[in-house]
Amino acid sequence: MTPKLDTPLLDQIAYPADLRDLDDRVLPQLARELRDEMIDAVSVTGGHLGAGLGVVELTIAIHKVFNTPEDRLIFDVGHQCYPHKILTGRRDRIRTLRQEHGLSGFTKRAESEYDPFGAAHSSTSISAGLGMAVAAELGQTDRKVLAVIGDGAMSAGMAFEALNNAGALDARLIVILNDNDMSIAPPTGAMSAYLARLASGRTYMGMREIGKKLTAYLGKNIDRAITRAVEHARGYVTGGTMFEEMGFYHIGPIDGHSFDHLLPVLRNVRDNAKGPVLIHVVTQKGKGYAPAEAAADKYHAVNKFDVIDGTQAKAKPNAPSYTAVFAEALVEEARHDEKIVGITAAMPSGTGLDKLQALYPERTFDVGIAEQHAVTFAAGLAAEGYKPFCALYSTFLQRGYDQVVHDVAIQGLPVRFPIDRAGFVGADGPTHAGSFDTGFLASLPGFVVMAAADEAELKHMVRTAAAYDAGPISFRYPRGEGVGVQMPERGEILEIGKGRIIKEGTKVALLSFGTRLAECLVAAEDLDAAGLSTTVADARFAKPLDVEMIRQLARHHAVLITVEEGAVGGFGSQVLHMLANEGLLDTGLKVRSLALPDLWMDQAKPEVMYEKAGLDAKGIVATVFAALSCDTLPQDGRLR
Ligand SMILES: Cc1ncc(C[n+]2csc(CCOP(=O)(O)OP(=O)(O)O)c2C)c(N)n1
Repeated sequence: MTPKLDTPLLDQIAYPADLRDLDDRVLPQLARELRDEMIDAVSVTGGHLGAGLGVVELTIAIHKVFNTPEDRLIFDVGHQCYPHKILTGRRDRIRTLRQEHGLSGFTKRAESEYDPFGAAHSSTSISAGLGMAVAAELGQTDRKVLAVIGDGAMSAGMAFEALNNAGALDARLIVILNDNDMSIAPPTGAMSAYLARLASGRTYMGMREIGKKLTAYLGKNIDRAITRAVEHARGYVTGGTMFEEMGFYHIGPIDGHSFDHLLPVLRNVRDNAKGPVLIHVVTQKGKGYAPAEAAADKYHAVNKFDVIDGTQAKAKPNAPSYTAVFAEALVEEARHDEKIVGITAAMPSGTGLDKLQALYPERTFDVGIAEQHAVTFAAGLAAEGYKPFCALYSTFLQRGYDQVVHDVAIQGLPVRFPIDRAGFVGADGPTHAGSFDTGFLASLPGFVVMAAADEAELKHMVRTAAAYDAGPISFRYPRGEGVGVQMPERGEILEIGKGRIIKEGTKVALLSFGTRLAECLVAAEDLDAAGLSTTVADARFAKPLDVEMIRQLARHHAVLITVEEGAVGGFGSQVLHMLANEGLLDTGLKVRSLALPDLWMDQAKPEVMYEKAGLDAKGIVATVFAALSCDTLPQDGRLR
């Protein structure tokens, strides 16, 4: 296609097929337009900016060279996929990113045939790609499969499990290691240091050897440009790298912002590679947008912002965030007890552990994206008498579940699990929702499972966890800011397995686990006003349950509603189990359990999600009325 000179190139591209017609020489212009479009879109939606800016050229080059969607392109994590979405038929909806009914902020199979595999959690792309590459071989198609994975994501065990398997299978898989020397925070670990050594060109081969090697591996018809490209990029085809030892043909590092380097390498690999190939591409996170390039986190994830100067819109907080309260409380406890150590899996600022790190760097461990390891590493520390706080988001703790069961719980080791982002997370959608932790932890014998009802309670729970040494203990708290309660100087040690009555009534009991307590109190006012005297209790513990308190609630009320921001199988299920086994369900008591609905809820504003789930005050009141089999309250307020 000859591009029209008076129309932006991007306007002439709806799908990658349009891009394939373009002359290579106009691609830098397209990259500029794509970058501008992405910056403009994210400035109005917020979202992941830095990673996408870093892969603009790479994304264009891949779609130009490979026959997507027939060739499969998998992005690891998927947070860098905005340029890909713009080029694959979704430009008209790009300003709906991360909003209700809009585009997902990650790759998603249901959204487009150009997203052959959904993601959001990291380090899955090589495994999925290998499955697809093997499927292509079994199906005897010539389809190519590419997995684009970051240097941060490469630190996870799963990525290595996949490399190991791919090398052994000799599968036709192309792994593109997108090395921007950043995770969310600067990457940590020996792997990251190793990649830096490779990128700095210490282990390189001379030109003649490169040519010989490529010819030997890729065949005689190797594009001469490839050798020029590789050398130009100060990159080399390295010999004896870890990837080569694992059975991959390893090319690079090459300059991931140069089409002169990317295109010939990709074309050669496309046409000649027979087994697994790893192309090491060096990019810059935030590339092409000065405020992002200058930011410490390279604008990993941003709020809406002003395109001119990059300033982000920030609503004035009414109260400190739960993360900040946790961080401060942990620092306080660490000051009193030198056995306390903190562990984060590549999320020092997200979890607030950066605060501990600033004061006690020797007692804070960023293990990289490696949740499984984080949990067992914590178990090892606990086995030696240390008091590890293994701070993970609820959604990422899922990845370490076998380690929680096998390495921590069965051995009764006192690992503390602060669980951030528990419950709905809004714009990040179902992959990041913290839905299951209560269910999967409270089912484990000997585990203490707590949820903070507000930020003061969170402080108490940090102190309680620090003091509790008899086995594993967790406490969950949501994303966002607290409710603005009076804060104690230091947390108190809570009695294990004891809840609290917040407000006494006589007919209805609302039994809350976690921060929905505030909505229960609003609902209680409405119910009181409607003539239904309501008790509100904060369970604090899903395990061990406050059996005595729950018995009293069951015996002295006509209706008992459990309320939690977690999936079915969590707190409410524990309570129902107890009530059933004590015969308290046979007494005429009306019991209802409010939990997250049994579906994958797409991104939306949290208020909308609460409403849909029936977890706001209105939903709680409606549940009480429904339990009493009335749409509105009987005139006399008396229960039937
Ligand atoms: C299992 C898991 N743990 C943590 C995260 C949170 N997270 C999202 S992106 C990211 C950094 C990824 O770094 P890298 O792979 O180098 O990609 P980059 O953002 O630098 O392009 C992290 C830690 C995640 N998505 N999945």
